[in-house]
Amino acid sequence: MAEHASAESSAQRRIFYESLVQQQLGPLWEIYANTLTSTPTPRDVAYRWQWKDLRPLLYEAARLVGPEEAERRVLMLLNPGLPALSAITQTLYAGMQIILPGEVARSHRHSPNALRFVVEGTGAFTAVNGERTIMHPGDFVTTPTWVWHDHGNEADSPVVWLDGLDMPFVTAVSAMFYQKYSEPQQPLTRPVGDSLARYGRGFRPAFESKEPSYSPIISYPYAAARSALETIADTETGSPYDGVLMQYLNPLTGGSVLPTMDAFLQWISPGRVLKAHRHTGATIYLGVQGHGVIEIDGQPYPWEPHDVIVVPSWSLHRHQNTGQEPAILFSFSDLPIIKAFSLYREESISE
Ligand code: 1HN
Repeated sequence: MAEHASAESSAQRRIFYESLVQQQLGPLWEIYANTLTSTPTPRDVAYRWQWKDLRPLLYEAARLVGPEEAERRVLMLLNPGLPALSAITQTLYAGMQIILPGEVARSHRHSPNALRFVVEGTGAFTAVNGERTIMHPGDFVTTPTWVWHDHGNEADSPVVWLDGLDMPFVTAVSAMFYQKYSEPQQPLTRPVGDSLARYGRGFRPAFESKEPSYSPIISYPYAAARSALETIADTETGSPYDGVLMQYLNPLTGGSVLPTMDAFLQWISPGRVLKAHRHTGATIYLGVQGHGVIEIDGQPYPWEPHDVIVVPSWSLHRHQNTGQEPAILFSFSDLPIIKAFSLYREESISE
């Protein structure tokens, strides 16, 4: 009998394994097959948060919890597959934030990048680096890494938006920094509309030479984006998987709007059933207008406006418009992280 199979060697093995534990060592051969999987096995799972369930709880939060206590009054969207994390995917965080008339969410900055998509209500503002932008439903607002930002509502109705941050990623790479501003609100140094005037009109200040890793535009208004989608969808069918999918851009580089997150607005024409595909990178969808279904790994997730659906990395997904109107979805993903490290792969299943 070979030595490694004898009774004596099994006793030796037990002692050997115990001493490994004491020395903070481990045998690779025990985890090898579970780690080097042939395809990705995300811990986050596909899930849907319905607006009809979330909305009353958000307004209840607004009744029960004040802005001083909350700093930001947000209900986090917690992925059932990540019970120990405040996360919607292994890299991304999402939450629904509400701000009531007269409230201020005080100024701070942090290393995670943030984005917002306005869900309901008009007239709250986000201030970013000395500039205010007034928020309307469907506006896409960026708060890049380490910029001072605060919110306020000087209008007469509550305002709700979806927050997306790269916080789980920033935490995983131990790069979290956070600072409170000395005052509740930062001073305003630039007029409303300044960043859009400078960078959002197809020209740029010729007297500046900056090429930041994030978009200098702090708000991409919905009215302009929706009308562009409508014009394009008139003659263009777009991608077989995503229909007329438009990516929000950093106009100074033509690249991603934030260093870690891509964001999109998507138009699926009435009656359209798109093709299934899968790719690395996780995506969070928010229904904006119309009705649709995202089928994820064979399971249908119907959506209505303001429902949120998470599609994990490498899940086979397919879009369909199930209503009479155009189906419009906002989405954001961790694709810039995936692509920065050459980890992007995509596959379609031929039918
Ligand atoms: C944050 O700063 C905001 O500024 C929202 O509105 C959500 C979640 C985690 C960490 C920081 C905001 C946040 C956040």
